[in-house]
Amino acid sequence: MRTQVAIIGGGPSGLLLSLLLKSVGISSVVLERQSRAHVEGRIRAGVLEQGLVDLLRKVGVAGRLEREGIEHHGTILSYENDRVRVSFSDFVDQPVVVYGQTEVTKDLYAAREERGLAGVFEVSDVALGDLKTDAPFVTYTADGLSHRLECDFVAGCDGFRGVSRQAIPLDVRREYEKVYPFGWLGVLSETPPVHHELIYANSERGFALCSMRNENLSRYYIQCGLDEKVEDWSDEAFWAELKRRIPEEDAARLVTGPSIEKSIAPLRSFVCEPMQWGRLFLCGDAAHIVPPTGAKGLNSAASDVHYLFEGLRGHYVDGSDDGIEAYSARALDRVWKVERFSWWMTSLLHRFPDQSGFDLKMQRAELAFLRETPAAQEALARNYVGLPY
Ligand code: FAS
Ligand code: PHB
Repeated sequence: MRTQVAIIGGGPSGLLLSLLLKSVGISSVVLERQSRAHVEGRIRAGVLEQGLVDLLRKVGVAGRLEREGIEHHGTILSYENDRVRVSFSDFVDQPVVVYGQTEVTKDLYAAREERGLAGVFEVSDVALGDLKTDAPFVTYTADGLSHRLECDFVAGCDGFRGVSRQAIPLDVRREYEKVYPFGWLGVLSETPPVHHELIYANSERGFALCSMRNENLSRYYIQCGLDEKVEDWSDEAFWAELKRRIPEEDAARLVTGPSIEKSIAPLRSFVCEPMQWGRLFLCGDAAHIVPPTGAKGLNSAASDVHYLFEGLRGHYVDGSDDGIEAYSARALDRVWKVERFSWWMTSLLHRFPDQSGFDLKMQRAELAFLRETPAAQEALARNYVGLPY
C-alpha cells in the first residue's frame, strides 16, 4: 500500500491532520492501535482555543461545536475564600470554547467517515523505516497479517506512549521532563455546573477545578496523591473533599450526583527536541506533555498540526520545503511558551509536599498581585485564550 503521509495515531492530532491534508488533495492513512469506540470513549480536555476552533472550521467539522460549545470570556482563580476573576475580553478579543475533546474526536471521526478517508484500527507492531531517505515506510500488523505502507512522510501522532518518538535515535533526541508529586482525580457528573465559568481553586487541602461540558454535565477535579487509587474515593468522599477546597459560596451552591466517570491522571511536563528527524514529524503528545492546569494539551497539539500541515502543503502544492525544514523550530518556539504557562499555573495553584511557609506566601502574593494588576491579568488571559500560531 502507498500514501503520501502515513499518520501514526488516530487521536485528535492524527485525525485533524488527515482532514487538513485531504482539504488540499494530499493523501494519508491513519494507523490507530485501538478501536474507534475506545478512542471516542476517552474523557480528556474540555477547553478549546480559538486556533483549534478555526482549524475545525477550516475542515468543516465545527458545526456541532458551534451549536453546543459554550464561549467563556473569563475564568476564576480562588485561594481559600478569596476569588479573583480574570477577564479575557478586557484584554484579548477572543474567548475560549468549552466543548469536550471527546466530542471533537467524534466529530473528526464522523467527518473522516463521510469523506472516505483511509484508516486502519487495532493495528499492532507499528515500526518506522528509512526515515532518513525520501522513501520512508511503516510496517504494522492488522487482522493477523503483516503490512507495509510506503509513503513520503510519517506524522508521529501516537501520543506520549507511542512508538514514533522512539524512532529518533537517543543520541539525537533531547528530552526534558518534570514529574509533579501529585495527580488529578477527575469526576464527570450529570449535574449543573457550580458556576458558569471555570473555578481554579488553591486551598490548604490542595487544588480543585470546577469545569463543565454543558449545562447539565459537569467536570470536577481534585489534586490527589500519587499513591491514591480511584477505588479509594467514593462519590460522597469526592464531593465532600471538593466542597472543602472551593470557596464557601460555591460549595453552598454545588449540586452533587452520581459520577458517570472517575479517573486519576498523573501530571508531568515533558518536551522532546527535535520534533522532526528525516521524514518523521512528531505532533501533540508524541512530542510534549503539559499538566492540564492551563488547558493546553489538546490545544498545543492543534498548533503543531497547523505548522506541519502548512509545511506539507508547501512541499506538495508550492514546491517549497521551507515549512517542513522549519517545522520543529517553529513548533517548539510555541511549545516552550505553553510549557511555561502550564508549569506556572500548576505551581501557583497546587500544594506541594515539600512546600515551606515562604512558598505558601509566594503563592498568596502572586494571587494578590494578579488581583491588583491588570498587566498580570492580561498576561494570564493572553496565555489562556491561546498564543498566536
Ligand atoms: P493522543 O494520546 O490523544 O492520541 C494518540 C493516539 O495514538 C491514541 O489514540 C493511541 O491509541 C494511538 N497510539 C498510541 N501508540 C500507537 C501505536 N504504536 N500505533 C498506533 N497508534 C498508537 N489536555 C487538556 O487540555 N485538558 C485535560 O483535562 C486533559 N486531560 C487529560 C487526561 C489524560 C488521562 C491524558 C492522557 C491526557 C489529557 N490531556 C488533557 C491531554 C490530552 O488532551 C492530549 O493533549 C491530547 O489527547 C493530545 O492528542 P494527541 O496528540 O492526538 O494524542
Ligand atoms: C476540563 O474541563 O476537563 C478541563 C478544563 C480546564 C483545564 C483542565 C481540564 O485546565
